[in-house]
Amino acid sequence: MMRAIFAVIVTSMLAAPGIADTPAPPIDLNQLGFEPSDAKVAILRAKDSLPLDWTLVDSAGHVLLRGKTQAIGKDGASGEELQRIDFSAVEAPGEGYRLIVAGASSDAFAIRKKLYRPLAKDAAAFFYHQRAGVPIEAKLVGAGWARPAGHAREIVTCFAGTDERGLKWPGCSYRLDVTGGWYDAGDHGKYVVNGGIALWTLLNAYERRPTAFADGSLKIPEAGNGVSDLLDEARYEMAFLLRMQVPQGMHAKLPVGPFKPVKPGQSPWEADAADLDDIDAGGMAHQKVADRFWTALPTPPQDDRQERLLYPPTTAATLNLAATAAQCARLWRGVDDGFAARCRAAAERAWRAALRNPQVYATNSFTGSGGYGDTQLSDEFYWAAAELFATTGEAAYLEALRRSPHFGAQVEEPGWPSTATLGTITLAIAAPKLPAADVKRLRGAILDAADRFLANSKGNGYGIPYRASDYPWGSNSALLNRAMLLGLAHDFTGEAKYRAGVVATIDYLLGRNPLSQSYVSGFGARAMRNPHHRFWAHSLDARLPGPPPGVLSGGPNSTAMSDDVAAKMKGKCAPQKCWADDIRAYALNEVAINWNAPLVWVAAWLDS
Ligand code: 9MR
Ligand code: 9MR
Repeated sequence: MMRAIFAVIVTSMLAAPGIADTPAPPIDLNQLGFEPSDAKVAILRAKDSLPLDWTLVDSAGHVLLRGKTQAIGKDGASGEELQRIDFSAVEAPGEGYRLIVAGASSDAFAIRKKLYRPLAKDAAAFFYHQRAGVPIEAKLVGAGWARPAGHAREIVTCFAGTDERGLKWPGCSYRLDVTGGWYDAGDHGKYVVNGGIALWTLLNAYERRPTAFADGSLKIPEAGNGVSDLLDEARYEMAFLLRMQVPQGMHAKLPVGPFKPVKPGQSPWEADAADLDDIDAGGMAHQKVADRFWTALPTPPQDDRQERLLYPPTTAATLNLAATAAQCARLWRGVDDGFAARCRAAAERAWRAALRNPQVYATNSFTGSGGYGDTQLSDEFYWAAAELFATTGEAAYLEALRRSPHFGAQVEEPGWPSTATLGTITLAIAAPKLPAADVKRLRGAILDAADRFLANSKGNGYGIPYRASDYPWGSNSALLNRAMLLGLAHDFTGEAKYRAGVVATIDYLLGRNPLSQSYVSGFGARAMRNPHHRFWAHSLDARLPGPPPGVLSGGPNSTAMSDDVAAKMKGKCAPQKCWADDIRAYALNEVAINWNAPLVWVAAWLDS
């Protein structure tokens, strides 16, 4: 009975057929709409390059504006012949607007102030849904998305035995209580490397504007405690990362680099580690805690019966801990001084451990979880030094920065394996002891990057600040991380072109793309519904929910099309079309904490 009622609620909530089930008109635009003073651009998938008349009508059918399309031509990124419609001149707020062109009518959209506020909140709520160790409460998320705690008491020891490549690991003499934190994605791994950038991004959004998610603004258990809800959510992950630190004085047998690729083209982290060296691992962080073997889809977290294990400490994880704990020490100062002090001690301990063990790399030799392997760590060292310097002002960290090739170097969008830009952003906005000339130089490097991204917009038909080919796994997050830099460029200069670049990004993610797809669940007429997720698996089990609103799909992936759905599309899709709304498509349609975090950052920025 209960189950039947539950199923009815869930299906009525999620599977109602609607616009999303009708063919998309060839007019691609942000399906939410636009803020009154922002650029307003739609893209028409056309038959040829002849200019066409368009009209913009309100909900009563009254014409608000007329114009002619501008030909863009054949576009490689989308594989389409495109034309552009610019109706930025219309600023009058209203709901139910439509564009009419070439005999077609667009889906309805709005022009509205505060358009992005619900998106910012729901994108932030994703992190509560992903919490391990606590029940997800119906009174906060609604009955459909509530679930019992997953991995409620996670007190685990290290992987011991022979790995996939025959390397023998001794295990460790201790257990750690690593309860809590966020599940990474559609799987139930909890990874320090990826946890680091996700946490940094939320904390940076807070540092940029501490009032953005005031206490009580999010539906989380801590609402009402007098602290920013974004800080509360971030603390849930920070506390977990602290638990992943190896106790003082512990020795471990670990593979110490450099690793040498054995096959041509193999990346070093995929190479065999020949043997293990005995090192003092105290203060390092374990790479991850995860299942021994992959669980099937669906597997709600409370039903996971796989053995959970700590995987070996790595230098990269250690530096992710150092960087975020240093950020924590700075941001909880005056909010919870005890927590800030704990973070500072952990950060300093991690930093020393990384200096002592600079080449302990992840190996790609365990089943059941993702690798997040990286053998280029100069950027992680730079990032950690930057956070520690911003927090402590100590000369040793400034010296480490000045010795780093990343200090003042060209800025790129950050990602989990390339974290230098996170350090540069912190130094550019939050390092009181950094000489003014250096701050200026770093801000200049961020502006240069923003200008390069805007120049990229000219190279693809949909006008996004991104490259035209080679879309990587999680391309939507790479684009959002660029938008974050554009947002900062706007903060530094006030120049409208940078905001327009951020708007172009969110337009693309919410429907201005050749699939007419909103990549964010619950936002837009044609929103993503079937992410690769072990609990939001409605398409595999009608008793389970689909995704809550505000969850970002990884997006088109034209370079690593490894799942079965993607494999069938390989070689047949233009980069922006290598995507499917299919739960099996983990290379195209997974969700992840490091992808939703920049969505929070950018949506909150647009709302400020
Ligand atoms: O969920 C996938 C599982 O069914 C496969 O056996 C496994 C094999 O690689 O891959 C799983 O998918 C993971 C993917 O490889 C990497 N991203 C995380 C995916 C799990 O959520
Ligand atoms: O985001 C990661 C992407 O950059 C890698 O190319 C990919 C394959 O190694 O793995 C992605 O990370 C996944 C992680 O390994 C496991 N959890 C889900 C992540 C998103 O798919």
